[in-house]
Amino acid sequence: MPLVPPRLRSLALGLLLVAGCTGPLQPVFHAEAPVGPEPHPASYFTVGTPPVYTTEGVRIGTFNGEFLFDGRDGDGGATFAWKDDSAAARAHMEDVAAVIRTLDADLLLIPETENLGVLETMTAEMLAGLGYTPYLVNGQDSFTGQDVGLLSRLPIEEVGRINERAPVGLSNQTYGVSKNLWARLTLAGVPTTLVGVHFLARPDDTERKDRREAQAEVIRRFIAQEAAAGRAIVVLGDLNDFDDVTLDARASRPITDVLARIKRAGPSPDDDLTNVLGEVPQARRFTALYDRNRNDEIEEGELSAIDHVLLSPALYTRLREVHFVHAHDPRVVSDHFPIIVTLAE
Ligand SMILES: [Ca+2]
Ligand SMILES: [Ca+2]
Ligand SMILES: [Ca+2]
Repeated sequence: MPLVPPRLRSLALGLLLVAGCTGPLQPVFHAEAPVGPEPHPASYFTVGTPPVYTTEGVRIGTFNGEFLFDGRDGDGGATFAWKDDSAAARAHMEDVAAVIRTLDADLLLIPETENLGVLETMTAEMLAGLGYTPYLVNGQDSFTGQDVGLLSRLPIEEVGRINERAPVGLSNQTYGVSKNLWARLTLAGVPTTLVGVHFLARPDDTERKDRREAQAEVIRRFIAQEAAAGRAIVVLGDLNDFDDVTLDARASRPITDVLARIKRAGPSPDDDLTNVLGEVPQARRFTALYDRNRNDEIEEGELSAIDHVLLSPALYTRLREVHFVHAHDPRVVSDHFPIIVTLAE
């Protein structure tokens, strides 16, 4: 039995986090549910409310759209409910867009996007008037057909993708990041390279450990180069892995060095990235549902943090708010939740 009831511990943790904030403008970290009652009592999870922002700044984030596909002209090799059904696929796009509208994000990464056309439909119709320009660079996941999409109302200077590969464990094989996108832009006044990724799935699968670590190494090498060129870094998206230092809601421990490796970035400790996961109370640290026993019920141990936003020091000092947004049912809209951070301009 813990000496302090979980409720009080999370309250204490929340106060510690607020008290422990540093930075010139006194950052305010805000969770949607007020600190107090645990957010998911008897039913374990209840749908919360959209974010209410308390600081000014530029807002960026990630939200895996769960097979944000068009339902026509082939939908890849994976199985999902709205596959090859354009009406059902459109309904899913509308559900995802409804969440996006509540986020007021200036820049949003969307893993599991089929193609640029899907994002163009959303920005022209379901997100009309919000000022988003869609970006997507076709990748190499020929099985699912998924790519990493980006919506931005900030000027993007350049976009591209990383095709490099890195060794898989001690084997002679190499592996790359089939789903990624980078963008160079000025973010909160800082020349920044943003890298959106979607890594190989199944965090606990030992057979996939070395391949996901190779993916992390590919990204680490790229951001080390960008950082050496004097640019700030954001790595965000669905890393399909757990933070090695900050425990999520179910206290997941990674079997890989994926998060540690990326956060290390270049050779200097001064270029290390920080995971925003640590800015919210542990009970709120989840970004995805994995319905482990496939009973369509959300139970303890099925919500974990595998999506992340990692910031280099020049941006971390500008961090003002972090929202892990749990305002939809992950069995209905997307099995992932958004993370949105506000950076002071
Ligand atoms: Ca299609
Ligand atoms: Ca470093
Ligand atoms: Ca379940």
